[in-house]
Amino acid sequence: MNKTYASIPWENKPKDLNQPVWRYSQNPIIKRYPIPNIARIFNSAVLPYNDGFVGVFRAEQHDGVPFLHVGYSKDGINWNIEEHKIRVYDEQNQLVEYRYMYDPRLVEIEGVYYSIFCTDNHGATLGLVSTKDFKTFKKISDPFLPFNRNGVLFPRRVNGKYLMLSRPSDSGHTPFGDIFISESKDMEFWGNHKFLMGKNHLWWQNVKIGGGSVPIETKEGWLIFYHGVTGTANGFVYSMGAAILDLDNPSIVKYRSRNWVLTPSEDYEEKGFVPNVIFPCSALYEKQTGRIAIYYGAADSYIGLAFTTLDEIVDYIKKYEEV
Ligand code: BMA
Repeated sequence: MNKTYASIPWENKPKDLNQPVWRYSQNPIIKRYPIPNIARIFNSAVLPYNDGFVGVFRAEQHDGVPFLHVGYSKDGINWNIEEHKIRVYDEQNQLVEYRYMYDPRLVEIEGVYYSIFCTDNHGATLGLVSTKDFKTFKKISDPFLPFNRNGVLFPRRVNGKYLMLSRPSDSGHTPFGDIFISESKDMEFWGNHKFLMGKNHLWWQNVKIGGGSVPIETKEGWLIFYHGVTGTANGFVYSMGAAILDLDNPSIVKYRSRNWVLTPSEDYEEKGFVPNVIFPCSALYEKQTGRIAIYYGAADSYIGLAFTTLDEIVDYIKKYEEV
């Protein structure tokens, strides 16, 4: 039986806007100090769930350390975030004590929800957990050695294998970084690592790039939104890029937009804990309407929502494509 989901958030494109992605007029959708002991929520991921939406949110405590909190919403815009961090259990049913957890992505594969995020294993690397009910989470072994960030799982197996994007890093504010693609038969052991796409000569993405939203399956291929970073006299600037990967062999980049598709220009993107950051972690696609709603972290302080349609973004990527 097909599940019926709530409509994804939507607002029409403002007239006269010459850009393929437009912001929600009521941004940011999550403001500062949203719940007790949490100063900022940003870089978070959501999915349709029951008759509404569920999300795994990066929540910065008042001691400055981030953990993940579950939230629920009827409309994908107004969120009730739980006050406690997620509870993760290991194979012996012991509570796992993470030192920190941040930048989650969220995907449903074959009826199981997986969240992949950045955590510590003697250095920053990816953590992976699964859940069926968002009440308790099960730890799956860390997919990679330190240092790695920006893990993104595909929403289905391709040629029988689970697929993951990741971004090998260093221990700090990494000054380099390309996206790799890896595969697994069981979600536990990852291998066959291949370079997918890298930073390049284009100034908005000439320092590093990293995976963002769960790939959206389209007849053109897998549509991905990712972040690209440049360095300025005042530090890094994070923009959003878009590309399309081959459907049957996603290690092939079919099209990649040479232009960013969203770059910091609103107050809540330019001013905050870390200025000039647009950091997409999630994109919802509604097949019946072709609408896409993108959730992005803004200035490491807020969550912003932006929209496009499949036709519009695919046309744009092809028009300005440069692999
Ligand atoms: C990256 C990550 C993100 C953050 C970004 C900008 O390295 O730590 O969580 O949004 O920097 O500060």
